[in-house]
This record gives sequence, C-alpha cells and structure tokens, in this order.
Amino acid sequence: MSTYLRCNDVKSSSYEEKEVTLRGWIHRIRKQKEIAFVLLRDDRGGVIQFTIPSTKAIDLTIESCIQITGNVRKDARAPEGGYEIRGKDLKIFGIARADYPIGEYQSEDLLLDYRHLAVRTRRLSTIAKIRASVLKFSRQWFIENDWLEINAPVIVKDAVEGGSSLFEIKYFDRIAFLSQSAQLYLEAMVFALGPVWSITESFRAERSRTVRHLAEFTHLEAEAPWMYQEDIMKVQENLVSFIVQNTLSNNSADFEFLDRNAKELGSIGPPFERISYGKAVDILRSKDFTLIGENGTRRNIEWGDDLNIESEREITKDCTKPLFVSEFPIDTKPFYVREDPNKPGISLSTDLLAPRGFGEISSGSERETDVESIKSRIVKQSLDPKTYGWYLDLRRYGSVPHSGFGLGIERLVRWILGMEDIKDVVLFPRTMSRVTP
Ligand code: AMO
Repeated sequence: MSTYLRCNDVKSSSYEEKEVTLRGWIHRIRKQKEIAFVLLRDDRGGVIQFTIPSTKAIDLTIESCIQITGNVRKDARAPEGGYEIRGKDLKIFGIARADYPIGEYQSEDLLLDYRHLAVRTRRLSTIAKIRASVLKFSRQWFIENDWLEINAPVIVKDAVEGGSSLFEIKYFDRIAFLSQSAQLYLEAMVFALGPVWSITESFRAERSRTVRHLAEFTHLEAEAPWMYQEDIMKVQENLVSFIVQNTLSNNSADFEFLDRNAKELGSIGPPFERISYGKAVDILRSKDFTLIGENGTRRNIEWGDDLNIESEREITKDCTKPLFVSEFPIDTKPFYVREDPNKPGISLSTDLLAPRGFGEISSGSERETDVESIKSRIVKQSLDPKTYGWYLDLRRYGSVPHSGFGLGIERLVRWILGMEDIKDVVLFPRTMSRVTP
C-alpha cells in the first residue's frame, strides 16, 4: 500500500517549501544543459513538474517509472497549477525503452492497437475516472433505495434479445451462449428477494459498425415485483438524474479537463419528458425523415418500423433532457414484454433516449405474466420454447406483476461526456473488428 502523496495533493500553500516524495511515470521531459524539467504523472492521472540536475536525468525516458523527493515551490511559470518540486533524490523503478509508441499526435487506429498503453493518456484515464463515478453512484442509488445487488451467469442457454445477436461458445460437449442480458435471472430473483439489480457484461454479436454499438458492454439491470410501467419509468429517471448530478459535482475538474461544458447536464432531473411511439413516427414523417428500404432506396418511416439511430437522433437533437418513448408496437418487442390489456397491439415498454441526439440509453417494460402468451411469442420469434422451461416456471408458480429495465453504462457515459464514439468510453473496446488488446 502506497502512502505516497499524489501530484494534486502537494499543489497548495501548506506544502510550500516542504519536502515531499511522489511516485509515478515520466509524462514529458525536457533536458537542458544544467537542469532537466520533468512532468511527473501519478497513478491517478495528476501531474506536476519537477526539476533535477541533468546529470541525474541522463537515463530518464518517457514513461519511466520513478520516485522523486524534493521541496515544493510555488512558481507561476510551472505548468499545471503553478507549483513544482525541486528534486533532490531520484529512485528509478523501471526505465522505459526509448521507442514508446505513443506520441502527441497519433491516429485513432494506432491508439486502439496500443490501448494497453494509451490508457495512460490523461484523456482516457480521466474518462475512466468519470466512468468509475457513474458506477459508484449507480450502486449508491440502489443501496440507498433498498434494492439488492445480485450476480447472474454470463454463460447461458437462452436468448433474451433475439437469436441473431448471440455469441456461440463451446461448452464442454455442448453449445452455449454468452449472455445478452441478465434480465431473466433478475426476474427469477424478484420472487425471492424483491427489488434486485445487477451489473453484468452483456454480449451482442450485432453486425452493426456504429458509434454506439459494442460487442461487449457493461449492463446495469434492475427488476422489481409489483411495479408497473409508470413505477419503473420513475426508477429510471430518478436513478439517471442521481448519477448525473453526483458525477458532475464529484468530477468537476475531470469535466473541465475534457472540456465538457456540463451546464446543460446540471438541469437534468425528474420528471423526464414522455412521448408515444406513434407521436415519434408522426414527428419524423412531418420532417420527411426517410429510412433505407429493402432495395436500397429511401422511403418514409411508417408505423411498425423500429426507431433506428438516425430516427432517435432526429427526435432528440433539440431536447435538453432525456425523453421516454412508450407505446411501441408489441411486434417490435421481445417475448417477455407485456401487451397493454387496454390497447391491443401496443406494448407496455419504454426506451429512454438521451438528449442532443445521443439516443437510447435504457430500455424497460412491464413483463408478460401469462404463460401461454409468452410461449406463443417465443415461437413467433423463432426461439425454442424448450429452452425457456425454467423461465416459464416463474409464471407457473406464483406469478407476480413485475417490471424492469436495462441501461448501457457506455451509452450513459458517452452522453454524459458528449462523446461521439462509444469506443472512447470503454477501456478495452470489443467491436466487430477488434478483440485485442
Ligand atoms: P436492450 O437490448 O435494449 O434491452 O439493451 C438495454 C440497453 O443496453 C444498451 N445496449 C448496448 N450498449 C452498447 N452496445 C450494444 N451493442 C448494446 N446493446 C444494448 C443500451 C440499451 O438501452 N433485457 C432488455 C432490457 C429490459 O427490458 O430489461 C435489454 O437488454 O443502452
């Protein structure tokens, strides 16, 4: 355990002229005849300049790992906060080879190839800190509201979100799949534990190369008994608002570093706006919004079409707050979604769209409780009802009205940071074309 100070700790008058010891890596180095100016980066991405006689700096290279002891001095010329350290003792833990592959200007592809090193850049480590806060405040919200955290298996036999995006794996002498969603297991647990939630990696073999699709993503999911559509919408708007507001105040320096103007986010709070799917389609039609049809020509969007990335962007581009879209046609939704008993053909489900064009971040619904309806929808969706025997048992033995949702952590962080490409907000992205490092 290190009890060493970090760079930002010592940038204050209380450390002026005091001796301190810091550990980290060489972020930048400029060797002059007598003195070397070194920017040290600590293990939380903070930086401070130290000086050292050039004779002691001969071996030092970018990314060498060192410990420096010296006196803190206030100097307006020092970069990153106006304090520097006059180095006295230097200890070297690991000299980096001189051919460190990441310089100041690099192509996106190279940065992805060297992601194991690029995670040391201040941009990526700052994003990772914000992501950590998003996870921390998610957990805090659930704890404060008395939801119980559970863990679901990732190796499964059943499709939750359709068969076409399943990753198949060899499981001893059988075939199994990587889970698309923990939902069915959360549903099983509401009978035993009431409101439950989980954070699990989910996997989707979607052949879509878009700025918001990953093959592996971090999935926050929640499920609760005796909750109906309106209740589960409230959970989502309260949770998202709590995460946004706490992350904003906890990480204000990080938002500043990333140049993210967070003013608009400051006003995010419940209630979120709501529109029906039908209204969304009407809005898109009134804007002459078109989709690419089967033969490659463009056609108007019609009732029954899915809302794709472009349509969600069009609907939310002028919004400042997240927006719920509800009342989707039941045929566009998976087998577990409940049909509105008062509106045949309409589902009791919602998608939560982030504003300013960022689109879907979460999806939720009331769950179908009738065993026969689920069975026939499973068949209709070309899935094998035999696989779902255990799931159908949940409806056979004390079925309970319940609702839940799934929220993509990367989609949420992408919106909070206003970043176009989802790959930027995950440390080691998995996409159709990338499975290393
Ligand atoms: P859905 O498939 O809409 O619903 O997923 C829920 C949320 O997960 C995120 N997400 C993704 N993020 C990155 N890359 C992907 N390929 C990807 N796919 C989905 C999105 C999305 O809103 N079981 C249901 C939810 C429920 O009803 O409980 C489900 O998984 O943010």
